[in-house]
Amino acid sequence: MIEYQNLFTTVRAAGPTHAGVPLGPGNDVRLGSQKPLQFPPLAWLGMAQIGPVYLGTLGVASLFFGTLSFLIIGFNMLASVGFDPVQFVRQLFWLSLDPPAPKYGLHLPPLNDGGWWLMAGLFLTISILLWWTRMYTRARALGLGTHIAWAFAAAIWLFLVLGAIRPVLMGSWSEAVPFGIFSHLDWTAAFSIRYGNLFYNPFHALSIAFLYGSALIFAMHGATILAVSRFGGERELEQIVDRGTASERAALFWRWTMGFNATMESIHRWAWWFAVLCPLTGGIGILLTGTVVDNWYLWAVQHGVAPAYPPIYGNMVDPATLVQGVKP
Ligand code: 07D
Repeated sequence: MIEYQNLFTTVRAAGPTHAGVPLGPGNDVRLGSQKPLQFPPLAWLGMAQIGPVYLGTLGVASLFFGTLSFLIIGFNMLASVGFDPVQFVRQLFWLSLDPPAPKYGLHLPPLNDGGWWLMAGLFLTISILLWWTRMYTRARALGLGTHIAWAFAAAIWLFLVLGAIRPVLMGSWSEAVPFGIFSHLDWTAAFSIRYGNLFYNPFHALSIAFLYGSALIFAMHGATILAVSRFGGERELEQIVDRGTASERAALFWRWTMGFNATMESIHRWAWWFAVLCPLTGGIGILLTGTVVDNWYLWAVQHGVAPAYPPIYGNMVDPATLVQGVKP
């Protein structure tokens, strides 16, 4: 019997318009604090109220640099189709703003030969770092811990490794990722092949484990809370200490089915660590690629992780070290 499977039957969180707590000195005004908007359909997804939103100096500066980067990327793509808006839309997924060619190393290239890419990347990085600072200061202003900012920092770490730290270690901006939909996918595939199949990179494997693990943990937690929301399970904190609550049933369910249960508090710690470790281990894997390890497959063979191919063609050498297919 299907009863109260609340996958779609949302508790509609709509209340009297509330501008939020007053802010102390040193804070900016919130946008729309005079009259926050009520948009009832939004209550299907979350709160029905839109705003007020805190922009502040950091927010404005971050949006400014982010927009600049977005426009540089967009106009370069537009220029690449002769400023034809129809072709821009038609070919959008194929358009790309590429990093400089290898011959420039870490030197400043001409604008049309990677310079725009460098500028867009710099502005995007400034924008993201400003946004991080905004996350940090807003959390502090509300008296929160800074968990969200540090989780965001883990993602920024991977972003910086891919676009700046590794290219600098390799001595060339050409190593970095292009801005484009298909071009960045092509880059990813080419990177994997160039360095002997990223599947053999143990940090890529770890990163995947945390990626899939995050999805699994999120699904388990989301489903558990929905399943006990008929007992008020979404009111997590007040449920922790009492017996017979939704929380206790949720815990018992997992103890009965797998012998162990996280607590209402620790499940969030699990979620945070799994999510954070995905880009953290990923960044380590990318940083090692081409700097310490040139071919992950041969690395895996050498360390007894992967079997070697039968030596019918002689010993395996890294194909990237060959000149026109021959060992120099
Ligand atoms: C990318 C960084 C943070 C992002 C930030 C956002 C904006 C937008 C836009 C102005 C996500 C900044 C940007 C705000 C502004 C404008 C326009 C986080 C990011 C701060 N892989 N793989 C991973 C799998 C293969 C390859 C991670 C699976 C092949 C490379 C993850 C498979 C090949 C890299 C993962 C698979 C290959 C990765 C990413 C399966 C060739 C990386 C984790 C089943 C295709 C990255 C160590 C993440 C990495 C990465 C999963 C296969 C290549 C776990 C499931 C074998 C080159 N892969 N992969 O959180 O860390 O990303 O590797 O086949 O660099 Mg992989």
